[in-house]
Amino acid sequence: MAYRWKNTLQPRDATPQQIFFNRRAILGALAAGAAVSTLPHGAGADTLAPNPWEDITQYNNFYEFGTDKSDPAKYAGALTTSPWPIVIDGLVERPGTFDVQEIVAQMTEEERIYRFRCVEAWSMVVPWMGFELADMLAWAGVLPEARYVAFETLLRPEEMRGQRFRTLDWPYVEGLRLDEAMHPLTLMATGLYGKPMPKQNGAPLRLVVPWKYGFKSIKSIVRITLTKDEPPSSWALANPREYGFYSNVNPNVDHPRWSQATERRIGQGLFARRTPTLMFNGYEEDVAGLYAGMDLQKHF
Ligand SMILES: Nc1nc2c(c(=O)[nH]1)N[C@H]1C(S)=C(S)[C@@H](COP(=O)(O)O)O[C@H]1N2
Ligand SMILES: [Mo]
Repeated sequence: MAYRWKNTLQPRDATPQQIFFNRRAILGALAAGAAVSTLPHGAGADTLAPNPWEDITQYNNFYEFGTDKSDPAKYAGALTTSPWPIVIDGLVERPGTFDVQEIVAQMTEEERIYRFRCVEAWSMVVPWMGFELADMLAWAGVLPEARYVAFETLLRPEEMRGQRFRTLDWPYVEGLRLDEAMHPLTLMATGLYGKPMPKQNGAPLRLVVPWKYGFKSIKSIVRITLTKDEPPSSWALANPREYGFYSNVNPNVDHPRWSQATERRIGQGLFARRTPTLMFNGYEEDVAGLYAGMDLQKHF
């Protein structure tokens, strides 16, 4: 591997468990006494400590279960996640249908704390569990002609009530360039906070690409295809003027309908100060090299 995994978020940035579990009492005491606005922001501990379980599992985007941020937590319980066959095909040495457990059994799962950035200018810090997509691709054996990786979410309107409406062209699809897919920051996530992945977050297996807007991180994956050509992505299909294939977090390129220069950290309240968005979501040192020489205004 040309790269080794690197991330500035360390376990010591994590909220200590007793604070995590007692945070309502602590926040209550803070509200009664000290002004919350004196808490650090910017690159301080406040920014780095993971969002609590409730933020991460009750404020979601998963249009298969509805368009409201609270819909996935309400309706994803209907999804059957076992058995969960995944097709790996296209330009690989070992195409086939594998059960998710068979794949996970080959991989070493570890916890990684990533800043996760969504397109509507909000962010969270999430302690994901998972393994590198690169390991899974190596297991399948990538053929030399492959240049992209295409992903597809389950299509099952009986259990995914949002798929009964044409909010998107189902199934949800996404894609990465092969070098992006092979980067050690690119995670196949199996859980969060040391627990199995909640259904609303994309059980049993979802992608996490921390330097891109949230919609690239496709959930509940059933098919991975190695291709020669750039694969489609659901949001670019729905609105190519607003969403591009790359979708790298970039404060200098605005969405046609809103600025992307600042973001709001979920859980700090609607009136919390917005913080400047970092190039590549703070992972510039790790990933800028992937885009050397590319016009990022054009390849947004
Ligand atoms: N299949 C599927 N994957 C998806 C989505 C979706 O609607 N369907 N929403 C995307 C968007 S817009 C975001 S911001 C993230 C949200 O992930 P989270 O709910 O775990 O925070 O999932 C992404 N993956
Ligand atoms: Mo999003």
